Amino acid sequence: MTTVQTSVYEPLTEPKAVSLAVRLGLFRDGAPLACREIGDGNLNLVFHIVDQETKQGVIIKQALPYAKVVGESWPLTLKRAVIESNALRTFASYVPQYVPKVYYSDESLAITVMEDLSRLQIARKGLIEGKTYPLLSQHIGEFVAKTAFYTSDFGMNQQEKKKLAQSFVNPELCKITEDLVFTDPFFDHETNNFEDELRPDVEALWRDDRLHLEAAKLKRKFLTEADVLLHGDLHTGSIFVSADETKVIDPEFAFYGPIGFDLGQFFANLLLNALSRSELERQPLFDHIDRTWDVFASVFSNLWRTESVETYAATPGLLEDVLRHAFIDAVGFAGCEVIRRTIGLAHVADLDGIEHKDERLVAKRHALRLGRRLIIERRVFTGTEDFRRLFAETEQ
Ligand code: SR1
Ligand code: MG
Repeated sequence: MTTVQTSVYEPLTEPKAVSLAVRLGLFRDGAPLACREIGDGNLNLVFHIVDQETKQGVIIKQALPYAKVVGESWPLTLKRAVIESNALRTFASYVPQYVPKVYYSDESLAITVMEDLSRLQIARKGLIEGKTYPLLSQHIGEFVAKTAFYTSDFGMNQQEKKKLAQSFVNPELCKITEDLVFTDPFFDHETNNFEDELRPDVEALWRDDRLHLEAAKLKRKFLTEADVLLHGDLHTGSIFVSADETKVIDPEFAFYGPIGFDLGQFFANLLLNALSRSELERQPLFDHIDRTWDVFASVFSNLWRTESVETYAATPGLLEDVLRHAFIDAVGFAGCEVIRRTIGLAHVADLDGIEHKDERLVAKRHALRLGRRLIIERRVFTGTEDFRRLFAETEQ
């Protein structure tokens, strides 16, 4: 994996990003270049540079040495840029159609130069606008199935897998998830952020021993199960999409973890969008959950049966056991994500963007009930239709 080290780190500005693009020979000589910093995530700078004549562009993404969402008081490793570019390259070796092309990366500058995806839209934004994207779930199901299978002990040489896992040890970014997804929202922690009106509902979660036990089991899985290479932050803000194309971006949280985690995050963010919609408009979100799981299970099973490198793969019942646990875990992880996006540090526009406060509070209370029961009742789930059932049961 080619990541070079050149200059000393400094945060880029728009003019400096243009100079860098020219120095790297990314554009023809004398091209009239326009540049805008368009990063709207929690952590990084993102520069979009376009040749004004040919309209061709590139993205230069740069990690900052702190979490942008909080400020310089929260230092954060620049190594995440190397993790991100290596993850994109690894994913591209299995599913090039679902990730942006990486043109160049530089460890010292903490940058990844990649394909301009401005022809597509961030899935969260489009879903909030009411778009449905018919192929989104088919593509994400295939993305997760192939990246999970081929990076697992069943899809690659088991010695090579250990080396790959080593190269994706990502302690600082995993700690963000361990804290913000699995811990802080379940306790009275200073990072939490919610409307005063929700305090009684939130305090009930903080006193809920049953919930604590199940959240602790899920956190333990996240901490200990080095099963497959995960994207690690597969929410709908990490996906560019159109009617016929899907690209997964931002794998700076990539690490070896439990197979159900990426699916759970994706399911949760579809549910968060459903929570912001009227009953009549929710169906496409549940359909996406069904299809993601169906495609995942079918592609993963097919690869398992035809390409597995592990002697035990043909043992009757093993594949079914792997799929069952992936599903149950995904339901539980989805519950943690729904709760943390409602009362934790990093919210989502799907819920926060509900204009009328009363409606917003109704949706958020629903989210808390839904998240809690996803975590506690995950083992009762027999299929994705149970998401619809639980969503309806937690409405009031
Ligand atoms: C401090 S980072 C907050 C969140 O933003 C990222 O996208 C991850 O979801 C993380 O938990
Ligand atoms: Mg991100």
